[in-house]
Amino acid sequence: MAVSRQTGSAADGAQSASTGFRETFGAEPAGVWTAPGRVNVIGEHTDYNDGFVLPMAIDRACYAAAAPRADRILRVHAAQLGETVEIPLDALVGPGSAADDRDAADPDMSPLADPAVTGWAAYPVGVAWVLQQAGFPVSGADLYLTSTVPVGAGLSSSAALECATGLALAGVSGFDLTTAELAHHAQRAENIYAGVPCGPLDQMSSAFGQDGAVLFIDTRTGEVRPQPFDLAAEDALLLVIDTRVSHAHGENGYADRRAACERAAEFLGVPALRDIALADLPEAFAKVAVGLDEPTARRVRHVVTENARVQQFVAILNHEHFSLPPLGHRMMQSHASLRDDYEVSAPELDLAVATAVVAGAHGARMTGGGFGGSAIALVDRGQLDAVQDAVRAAFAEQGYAEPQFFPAVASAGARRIV
Ligand code: GAF
Repeated sequence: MAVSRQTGSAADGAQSASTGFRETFGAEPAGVWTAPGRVNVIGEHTDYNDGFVLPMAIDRACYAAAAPRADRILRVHAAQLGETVEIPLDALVGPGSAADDRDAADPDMSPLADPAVTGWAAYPVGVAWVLQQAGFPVSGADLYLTSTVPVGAGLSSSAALECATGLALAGVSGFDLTTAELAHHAQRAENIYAGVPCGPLDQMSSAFGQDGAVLFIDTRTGEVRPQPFDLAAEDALLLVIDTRVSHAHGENGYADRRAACERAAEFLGVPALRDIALADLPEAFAKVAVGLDEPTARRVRHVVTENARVQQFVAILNHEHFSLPPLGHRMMQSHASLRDDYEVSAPELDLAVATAVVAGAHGARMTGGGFGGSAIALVDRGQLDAVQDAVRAAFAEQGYAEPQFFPAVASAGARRIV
């Protein structure tokens, strides 16, 4: 969907979705469901390595107004694009039996579907496809989707869309989805139908989000431990700096990194890089550098050290002498590792991070997959203007597009709102 940069309350979103539904389909919606975007506070490119992540849902979200239909047609309208797709649910067939899919332990490993639609529509239609494949009784539906999550900004606009769609389809069809099922099937839709080999981070963040909390997630076990994250009490905030460089051009880079990690894990004889302890990193690095290649050894080093940083970050959050500088320090280490070892940053992200810190932020880092998108900065309220002004001026000096700023507010996850 086109970039939509306005924020707004859930009530505004519900109203805009309901009104849009009426105007588009000439009827009343049966309900409105919403699912948020996310920022990942720390723990990048660890999720497809069975590792740890620490995201939070934000107050930018996708809103889905929906009503059931008597026939087996799915109609989806994307407000920001002004486009509608229409597809018979019975045309959504694909590989694998329903039972196999529902039990699949590793969602990413299923064969790709042969999608009936591509582009933006592959995300909502993919959710309908994946739910049907898993044996859920999806009924015909009209869906009106509108979103305040900027697209291409690395803030999970697609996960928001998938999770809002999944809940809306369950709601109008009359079946329940647990939060874990919602995240699981939304990820499957993205992996298998849209063909994006992402891990579970984005969909779990959108599904499990909580007001005022970051989510410590063990992506191997699926355990989600919300951690209070009250920056207002520290008179601080997490500032999103959207570089306006779309991360979409990094798709091959993402798949390459993922493949390199899988190669390295296989070479080291472990199920996933999560299984390499920090203490064993020097030996693992040397082995991979000699037996595979040096860039792959650096990918391993990023994943192993990033997993350790997430755990350190959580320990600091829970420490009785909690303070912001050690958190900022871990963010800086994470960014350097993503830039130098994992090589997924971009000049605009590096400039945003360096400038924010020189202007007084406790720390900053790219967030999400990288290759563009957004950075986040941990900033005292008193430094906010200085940080924004400095980043804006630095971008202007380099001839980059003007960055967008907004505070990341830890928000509730996917839910019905009307
Ligand atoms: C993207 C992916 F979708 C996530 O699964 C995750 O790998 C992230 O990049 C990097 O941490 O957002």
